[in-house]
Amino acid sequence: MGLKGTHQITARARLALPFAMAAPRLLLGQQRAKPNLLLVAVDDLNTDIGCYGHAMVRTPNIDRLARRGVRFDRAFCQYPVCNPSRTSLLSGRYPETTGIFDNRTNPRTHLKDDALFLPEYLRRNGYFTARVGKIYHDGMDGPEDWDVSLNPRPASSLGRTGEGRNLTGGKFAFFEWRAAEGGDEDQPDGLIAAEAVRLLGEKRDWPFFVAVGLRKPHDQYIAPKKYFEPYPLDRIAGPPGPADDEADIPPAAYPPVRHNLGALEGREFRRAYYACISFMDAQLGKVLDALDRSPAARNTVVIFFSDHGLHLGEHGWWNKVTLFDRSIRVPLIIAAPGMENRGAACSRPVELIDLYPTVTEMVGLRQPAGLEGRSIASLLANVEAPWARPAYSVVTRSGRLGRSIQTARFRYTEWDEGRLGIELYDHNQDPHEYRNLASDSDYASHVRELKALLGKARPAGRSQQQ
Ligand SMILES: [Ca+2]
Repeated sequence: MGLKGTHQITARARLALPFAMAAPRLLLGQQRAKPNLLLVAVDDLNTDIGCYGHAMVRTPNIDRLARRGVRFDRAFCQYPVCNPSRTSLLSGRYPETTGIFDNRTNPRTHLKDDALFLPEYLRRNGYFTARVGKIYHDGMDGPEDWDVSLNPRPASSLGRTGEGRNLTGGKFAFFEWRAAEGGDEDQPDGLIAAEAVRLLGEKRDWPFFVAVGLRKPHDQYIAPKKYFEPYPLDRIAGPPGPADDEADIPPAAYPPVRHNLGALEGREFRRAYYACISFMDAQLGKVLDALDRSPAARNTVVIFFSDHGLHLGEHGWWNKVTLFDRSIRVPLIIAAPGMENRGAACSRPVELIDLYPTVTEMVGLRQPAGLEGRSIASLLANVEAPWARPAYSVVTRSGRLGRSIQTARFRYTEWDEGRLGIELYDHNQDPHEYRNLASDSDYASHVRELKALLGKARPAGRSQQQ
């Protein structure tokens, strides 16, 4: 074990920084009072989590974090793919404003200097900022974001050996699972947790922003074999849903290439995904334990979220990139010292884009210009506080946009302004979105209202998708 690959520590060149970055560090007494931030970003984690009501998946550490914070039951990403979602969250802007709709385009290509990304903003305001693992999509960090940035990788290949297979006969590389030999630290996430533990154990004079990006349960579905043990294959069911579910789903709702796993392969996929969740959860536990051991625990806000969800065969789909609840709903838990609402759940529709203004409010900084989300701090104090705006998410299909909103009751989606289809799901009766009611005359007035609401939810983005 040990570290290999990029292991970069950026030396701070304080005097070379623009005035806004260097000056606040001089106000040390004032900065000391600011809360620390521990941000834990998970990759491709849907809400198949104990505290979100999953009957089988074991997540004792996410669950204990939820007991000391507020769990958001209707939190949504803005785009169900890594880079667009993370760019939106970290810039505080909707994808139509950032112009980032794929994993290849650098977040700063379209935004240039218009946006101050969250890590850089905190660093300019006196925070020690450290990243370990995946926060931006890989390689997309800005030059002024971090004092420390680490990408630990196992030195040996032991953690890539063990029982497993590709579920598509090698056709799609990401459909590989493996119950791996070796221990936690033969996997990237084990090393990421170890580095996070080390960072949280360091004494420092400035408030910290430690961002921990855990990579599982993202494909490939590899975890140490002990995490597969709670999930014997004969106890794993196939995906739920009526046989005719797809009959009322517009083709545009799906990406063009379908994977169509067989029944056994589907169950193996679900099992490996669950095992990866439990492995990730165990790494989170090490990080939370390290925080608990630290004097900083008394003054640290913990934010736990995933960049988007994942289908495990629901609606006949085994990936993300859709606007179904499975793909765009994410776990979100915020725990702060002295919180009165410990263990509460909030059902207001909130968005990952809301995190940036939430953080600035919680640490007492003014909002930088251009943020398009709203602080959810009021919901941390009162989970039933008034909340009018729906959550807004988009995805591209062959250069055209699907746009979707979630209200307290409905999910409403238009593909290419409705030209390629409309979907309406009544979550009061159909939380799993099996019956598309868009052409049901009983819902015509709802469709009219939701269409207007969707129009209002669209950002006045400066960089519209062509
Ligand atoms: Ca259906």
